[in-house]
Amino acid sequence: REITPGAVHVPGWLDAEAQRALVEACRGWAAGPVPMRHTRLPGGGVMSVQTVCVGWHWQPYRYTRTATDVNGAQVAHFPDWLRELGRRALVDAYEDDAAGDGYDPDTALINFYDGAATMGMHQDKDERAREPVVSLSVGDTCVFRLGNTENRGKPYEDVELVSGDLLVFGGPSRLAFHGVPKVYPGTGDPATGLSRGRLNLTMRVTGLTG
Ligand code: MD3
Ligand code: FE
Repeated sequence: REITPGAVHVPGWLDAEAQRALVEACRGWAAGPVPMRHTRLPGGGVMSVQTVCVGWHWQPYRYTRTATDVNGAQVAHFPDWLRELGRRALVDAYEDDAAGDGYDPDTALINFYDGAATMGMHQDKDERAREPVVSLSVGDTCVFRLGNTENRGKPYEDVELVSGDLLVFGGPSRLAFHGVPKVYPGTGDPATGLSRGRLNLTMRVTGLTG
């Protein structure tokens, strides 16, 4: 279960019902107030993944309350049930009843991978806090690549992420490079409510106020 120190993979953590509920919630957020979109990068590129945010809006490379790069609207608020889900994720991943105490995620990024979408190797360092990241996957199976903290290259480890899987990244793994080099189209179960593609929700603590 532990991939590297602090990085824990819990296969099948979300049951079928919880996966359906998560898809439903994400469908709601994808519709607005800030619609899901391909994020534009400052260099002129566009991410192949589509993203919608909750709590704080992520744009390269900062968090804002309003989506100044999309439609200027304020993002949806971060719901209590999602924070509770995050706390339970930490308890189960670290097998420690106290691991979720005080965990107060204030943003969630929902990524949708359709067709050939991938995510290049990167670090998540736009948060000012270093609390763990909780990642939940639904839909198509993918290859998730967890690298080192120094550079995008080797050494890294590839892990297959399947619908319902939980990943927690804390401690030394929090600043590791990571990415999604491949998604296997058509491997998800439409009973989740997702007829195609892969959905990933990460919750984080921004360490921001206001
Ligand atoms: C390891 N998302 O949104 S989730 C991202 O599947 C992102 O959509 C990927 O990377 C996805 O930034 C991977 C797993 C993940 C998330 C955050 C991490 C792994 C992480 C932060 C630090 C180390
Ligand atoms: Fe990331």
